[in-house]
Amino acid sequence: MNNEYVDLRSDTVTKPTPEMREAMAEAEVGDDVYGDDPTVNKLQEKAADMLGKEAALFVPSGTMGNLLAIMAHCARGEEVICGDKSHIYVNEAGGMAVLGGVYPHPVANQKDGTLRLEDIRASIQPDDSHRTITRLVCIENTQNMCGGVVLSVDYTKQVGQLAKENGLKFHIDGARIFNAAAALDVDIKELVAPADSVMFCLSKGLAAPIGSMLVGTKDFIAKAFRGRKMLGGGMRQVGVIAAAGLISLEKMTGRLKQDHARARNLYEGLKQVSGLRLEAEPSSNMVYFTLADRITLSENQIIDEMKKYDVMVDWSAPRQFRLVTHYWVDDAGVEKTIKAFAEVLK
Ligand code: TLP
Repeated sequence: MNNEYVDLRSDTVTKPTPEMREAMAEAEVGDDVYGDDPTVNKLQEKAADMLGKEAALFVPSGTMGNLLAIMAHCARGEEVICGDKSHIYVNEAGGMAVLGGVYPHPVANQKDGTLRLEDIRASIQPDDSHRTITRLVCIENTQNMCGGVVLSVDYTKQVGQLAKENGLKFHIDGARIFNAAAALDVDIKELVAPADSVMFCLSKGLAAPIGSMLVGTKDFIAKAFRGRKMLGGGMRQVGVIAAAGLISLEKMTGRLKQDHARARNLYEGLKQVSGLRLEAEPSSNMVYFTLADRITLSENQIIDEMKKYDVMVDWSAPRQFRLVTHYWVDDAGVEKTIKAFAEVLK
């Protein structure tokens, strides 16, 4: 691997593979706002087909994909039930409220990443003119801030059933849904079948430089298409980027188990390092841990010290770190990281 650093800050740091760069250089393009870009059209068809939905839309980022989904499902003044540790609630700058006029109704994420069904049920607003109107329930799979945990097919079905019974729409923030499907060893179609819409990212573990996909019914995607224009996300000759996304879907989805195995190796190695308290064994590509009380170095000092060993890490909360494995982290990188932590914290 030709990277100078072992970069574990996120899987968002993945650079395009040489094969992607070649495909990008050769991509056929057209004006995608006219629907004329053949490479984008191919990517959208492939994404819809792989996830078993009617249609798909290529969008610049996961954040925009989630926002478009919320705005397509909900009118202003309506409400979304979502996790209190979900990306859409914590990490999207309040976009649903600021830009969509949509009200988030947070429900506690359990340690296993789920929202308890009884909590979702209890959060649905009664038909009362004092209240907002509950329109959408959203889950995240894998659930980033709960350790990258994977939510099961069965749980997803139960949320889908609950949503249906109560006339709600159901969206999955599946930024890393291919990681979830790989960890569960299931066809992704089965995992997302209960959802009305899914957003997933090409730019994380799937290593494309830019881009996410939104999938759902034709009508839903037509609304999202209009919303994307409104938000300034119409991207013209964007086949040059979609070409990388096609390789993500064709080649990168099949290798994610390697990243999960490396995350487990990293976890096992770091467990032996004095000064670190490891959290639950990783079920996908994220390793979370906290610093033991005896460690007096600050988070930023640790980051700087690790850089001296050519390892880049980031903290996720006070005294907590998150390391993410991906295509550009190999076995040697895992070993190097474990050794560097042992040196820095000794
Ligand atoms: N997550 C990033 C940071 O924003 C925290 C990361 O490093 O993990 N949904 C989920 C579950 C995400 O983790 C992210 C990005 C997004 C949506 C947003 O995707 P982008 O960055 O493409 O807008």
